[in-house]
Formats: sequence, C-alpha cells, structure tokens
Amino acid sequence: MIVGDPDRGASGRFNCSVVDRDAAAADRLHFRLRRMFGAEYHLVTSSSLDRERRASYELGVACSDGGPESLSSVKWLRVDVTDVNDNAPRFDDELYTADIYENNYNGKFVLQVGYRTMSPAQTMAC
Ligand SMILES: [Ca+2]
Ligand SMILES: [Ca+2]
Repeated sequence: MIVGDPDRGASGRFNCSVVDRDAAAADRLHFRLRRMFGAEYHLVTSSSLDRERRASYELGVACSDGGPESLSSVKWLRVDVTDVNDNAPRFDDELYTADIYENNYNGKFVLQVGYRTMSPAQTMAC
C-alpha cells in the first residue's frame, strides 16, 4: 500500500503501524509493516499463522503525521488464512475395546470410533 500526506515539513511526515481489531489478540500481533521506498509499505507476517487457531484477521493500518496537532488515519483490511492440510485425523480415544458374541451376523455393530480435527464442529464418526 502507498500512503501519502501532501503537507510540508513535519506535518507531511508520518509513521504507520498495524493494529488488530480484536483487542484481546492485540498483544500477539502476527503482522507488521515493512517500509519500502518512499511511502510504500508492505504488510508482512511477523510469526507463523495457524488457520485452525484463527482463520481471519481484521487489521488496521494506522498512520499519524508529525504535525503540531498530529492527524491520523486508519485503513481497515481483512486477511483470510487459507487452509493447508497440516493435521492428520486423530482418534478421540487412545484405546478402544469391545466385546462381541461369536457367531454374529455380518454388519453386527461392534463399536463406534471417531476422529477429531482441531475444530469440534468437524468431529466425524467413521
Ligand atoms: Ca499532515
Ligand atoms: Ca489446516
């Protein structure tokens, strides 16, 4: 993104930073701004992201100028984390046991097993 301030001197100089709209997560900010040439900024990650922990971020890029009565602007943007297959299915128990009478018919219910993913909503029976 490119940021501009047409004022002269300190009133035209500014600094920008990233804020997280989720105030509870503000102390664990996963993004930062990298100032490129002139007034061009790149938004870059500052740590690894995990879609299973947080699937999207609403970030604000806040810029304040150096004028005597500093003026500021915020531009909000959304970053969606695309899923990758980084979790293997996991069973919900360490050990399953079952008892079944002999001479059973084909299709006789033995036990239910299931696996879970990171999200409880995605728990599925096999
Ligand atoms: Ca200004
Ligand atoms: Ca994943």
